[in-house]
Amino acid sequence: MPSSTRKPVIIVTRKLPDVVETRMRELFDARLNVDDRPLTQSELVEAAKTADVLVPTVTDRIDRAVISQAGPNLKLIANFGTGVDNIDLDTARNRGVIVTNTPGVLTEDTADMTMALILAVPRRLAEGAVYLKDPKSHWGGWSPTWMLGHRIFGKRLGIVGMGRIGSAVARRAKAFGLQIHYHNRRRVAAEVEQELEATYWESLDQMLSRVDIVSVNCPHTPATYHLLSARRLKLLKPTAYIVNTARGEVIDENELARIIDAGAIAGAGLDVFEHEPAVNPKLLNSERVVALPHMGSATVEGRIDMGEKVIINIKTFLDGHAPPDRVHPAMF
Ligand code: 8YV
Repeated sequence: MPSSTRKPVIIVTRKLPDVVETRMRELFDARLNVDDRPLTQSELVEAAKTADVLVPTVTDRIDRAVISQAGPNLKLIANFGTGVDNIDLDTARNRGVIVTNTPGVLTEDTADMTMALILAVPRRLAEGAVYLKDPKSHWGGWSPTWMLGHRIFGKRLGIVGMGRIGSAVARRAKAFGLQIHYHNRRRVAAEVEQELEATYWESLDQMLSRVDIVSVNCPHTPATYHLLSARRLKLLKPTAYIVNTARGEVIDENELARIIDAGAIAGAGLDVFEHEPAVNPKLLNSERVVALPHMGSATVEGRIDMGEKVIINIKTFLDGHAPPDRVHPAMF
């Protein structure tokens, strides 16, 4: 904890919205990254040595090496983002470093993007848009049998991970006439199931073999790494689609690329990838894949809300209270 004569040093690894940076400058000795160049691992080690609070994002690997070389002042890692798979949580906990995140404020935006992909892939939205803009296309006009996709109304959606975002996806999907199925570690409350008319599957395998569209909405943890493994991907119907706005690591991406290439499933809508920013070329080049560059929470409003959450977590902590969004609630 810094002495009362100096402002706490907050190191922010990426460029944040202007209003967030302005507020951080007012409150803290904020070291900002105005060029938005991602830090190298050795720069992250340096940052952890200097900072009272580190504010990383999904693009920073805050691993054991970074945390174990942290200076004595580093007591809080206030992640700008909900997913914390970029941070070695065990090492942080063992060293008494609190980790916070930004849950809730990106739920609706991410659910919107998920719904957009659920629509875009079966209805060939990206293909059609690219076609019309391509001067080589010379569109000849409407045709009864051209650019046909598949109806989503009445189909079965299988949500993997029925937390905040999964439930928000379910609410949207129900309004589009999809039947809601889900797999989750725990069954959700009966009222929620009733509201969504949702069917719970304790067995992920059984759900996967029966649904038409799979939406991945669980966090990436050691338990969910390659949850959609090669074996499980083989359970999908040949007409099934997969949408992933959570984390690439939840799906065995090589196998996904292979089965799409082989026509073993109908397609995928992907906002996240296993080795970002690298994207498997088979996925990129496939007409059956709509690929987005991790845009799920990319709204001006969402990013400002995330920044405000980060500031609240830092300020609360520096004022001697438990920051609200502790990843390990027992720690303070
Ligand atoms: C964020 C996300 O923009 O919050 C998350 O978990 O996946 C993204 O939408 C990103 O993580 C920021 O660090």
